[in-house]
Amino acid sequence: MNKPSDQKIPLVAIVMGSKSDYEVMKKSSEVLQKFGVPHEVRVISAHRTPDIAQAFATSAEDRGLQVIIAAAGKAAHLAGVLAAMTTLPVIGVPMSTSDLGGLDSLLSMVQMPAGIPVGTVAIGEAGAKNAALLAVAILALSDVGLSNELKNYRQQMRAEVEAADAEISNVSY
Ligand code: RP5
Repeated sequence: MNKPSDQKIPLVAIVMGSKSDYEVMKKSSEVLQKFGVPHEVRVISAHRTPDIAQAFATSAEDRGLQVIIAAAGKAAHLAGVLAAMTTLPVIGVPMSTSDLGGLDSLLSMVQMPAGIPVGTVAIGEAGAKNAALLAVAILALSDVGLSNELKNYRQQMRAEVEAADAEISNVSY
């Protein structure tokens, strides 16, 4: 059975370089689901399936996509490669790595030479969530309902912090 988000044209693509990135990147999907943003999730490698990466990037805008989230680890060129072939905004999520902790991925994404930007977020799960929130913020520029939902989300976070403050500050030290 199709999920509700499958029944609409995807506005956001979550692309990852390997299935091994999925456990982290499903956090992006969960955020988009929470906001009801139709999206697709793909595994496409810049070096293992470069032809598919090219076909994906060059057709993305025509297919109705508005934002691309690209996750990769190590020599994480996926986001930059996709950004080179589309003018859609590309948000890069650096994956944590066993050898260098994800600093390798972060630098590979964030150090794009001038001209082809990759909006790079934090390494790992925080980045996966923030990439989705940034995608929502971009879509919210032309969607008042989504903009209001984003404001409500911030209010909920605020309420949670205030509740935590009330709880912790009431303890006698
Ligand atoms: C990148 O290399 C992927 O994005 C992944 O983070 C990393 C390791 O990939 P696997 O060797 O686990 O497939 O392409």
